[in-house]
Amino acid sequence: MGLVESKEWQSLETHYKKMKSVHLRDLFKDNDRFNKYSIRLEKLGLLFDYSKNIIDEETKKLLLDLVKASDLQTWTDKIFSGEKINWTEKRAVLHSALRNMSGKSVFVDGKDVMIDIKHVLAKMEKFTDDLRNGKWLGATGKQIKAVVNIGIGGSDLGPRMVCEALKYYADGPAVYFVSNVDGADIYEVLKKLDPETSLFIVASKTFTTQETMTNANTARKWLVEKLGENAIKNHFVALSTNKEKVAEFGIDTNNMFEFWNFVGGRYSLWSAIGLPIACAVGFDKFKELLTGAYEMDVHFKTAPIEQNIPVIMAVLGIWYNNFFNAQSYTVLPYSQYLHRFTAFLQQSDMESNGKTINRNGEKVNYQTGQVLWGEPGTNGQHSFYQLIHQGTKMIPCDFIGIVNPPKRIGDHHEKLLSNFFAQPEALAFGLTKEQATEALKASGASEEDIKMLTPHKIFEGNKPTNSILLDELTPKTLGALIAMYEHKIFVQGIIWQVNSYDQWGVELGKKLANVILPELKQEKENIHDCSTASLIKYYNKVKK
Ligand code: G6Q
Repeated sequence: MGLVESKEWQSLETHYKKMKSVHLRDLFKDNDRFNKYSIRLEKLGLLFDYSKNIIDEETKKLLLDLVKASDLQTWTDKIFSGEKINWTEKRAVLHSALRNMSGKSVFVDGKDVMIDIKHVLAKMEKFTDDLRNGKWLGATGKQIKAVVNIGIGGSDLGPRMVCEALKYYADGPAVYFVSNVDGADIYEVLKKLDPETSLFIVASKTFTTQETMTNANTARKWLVEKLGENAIKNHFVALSTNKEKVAEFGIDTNNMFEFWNFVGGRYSLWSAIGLPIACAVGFDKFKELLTGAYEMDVHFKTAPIEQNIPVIMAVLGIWYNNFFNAQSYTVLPYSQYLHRFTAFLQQSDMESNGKTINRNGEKVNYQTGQVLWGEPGTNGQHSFYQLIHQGTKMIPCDFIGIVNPPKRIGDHHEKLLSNFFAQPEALAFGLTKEQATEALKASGASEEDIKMLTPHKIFEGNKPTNSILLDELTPKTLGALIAMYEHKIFVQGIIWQVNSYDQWGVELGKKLANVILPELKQEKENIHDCSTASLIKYYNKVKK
């Protein structure tokens, strides 16, 4: 039986008909609502308030029935124990092993992967200590002051986001990121650098990605022109699963930090791909990041589903995506340090669950992956929040706030957080016609203006939000926050019955451009539709 035909889904459909006309104002007549619909993780200093959602006890029960019917527990056991749940690539999905602090072994094909993981972690520790302490020197004997990570997608977004989020703790070399094949990206970074004090990290799981290899070759050429071929060993390291290609590129494989096919690109920041993080903040803090994620893994694996944050987040997402037909959702961090967090999550979420084919190889007849977007508050408030408050679409939001910021400057933080608290309140409760009229009267508006303005000043409210509060933004709480979303994505993939861990759409992109490239170099002509053909022709005519 298909998902939509299941009795759990059907019960939710019926229940939705009732809930679609319920308002949060009514639900909040229950004064105990916050206590009923919030979860505090003491150990991590994390509070998750989901009371401002259009749900009641019955909704929660029915959503959790859906979880039970999905056999989540079995799938959770499978993912953590290294079963090959990425069936289209025949791979295990073991980013959890990278942060496994339990001391227990994890086996893939009869081999304990923890042995290799620990080995690479030790190598990363030695390298970052040496680099930061000035033991690892450039070819001319100078200390490394700048590290450039060259990678894209999963080999860029995670470490880049974390380096930004932990900037307050950064006390190592400056870390730059180059990802775009647009030459402007590497050009703008290289012009700031001194080759004698710069180190390049070429981060690529496959070591064949066009963008990364193009940027890496440009960096290599730049360095060799200034310091000669022999300098490569002091100025280039690689993060990869592909030893042969690393050697072919000219990087000494002793300077390669390995990871494995059981680590998906978008889940790889916990692996050697996290090396730039360790360079920036030190290995101990990188380890704390892993510890935070591990503690979230423990919460996810052991908490009952009623008290399990990733599970609750996942089903709320499904409630709006599949029953309210919400077209997207936002993640709105009220922290400048988290300004890349949503961009990072866009990949994790949309690349994982943007799928149409279910486990039986059939096309699904329901909506999968959520469209995710957002910007840090309060910048977003002066931009797209208008549409969330008064537009025609329902856009559920996750608000993320920090109670104690790494650094307090005057009353900035109180101002920031007053917005963090005010927005979900306004979104939930809105402004009624009576309240809008009263406010206009109080402002001294004329009768005529009151009549004209009132409809525009009404806020319907009933816009669902989650509020996530971290007591502090530390490597540990950040690790937990990221892992929390990773597990949310996993649970949704299980309920939707899709493979969250392949990415054939990305693979297609990698191939397509290679067909057109020779045509831009005018080496070859292919047959295209008239639009593509004319665009290529135009480019070749106008290019200087
Ligand atoms: C992530 C994707 C994708 C990948 C990049 C870079 O899950 O697979 O974003 O990370 O395409 O790939 P390489 O690391 O192989 O260069």
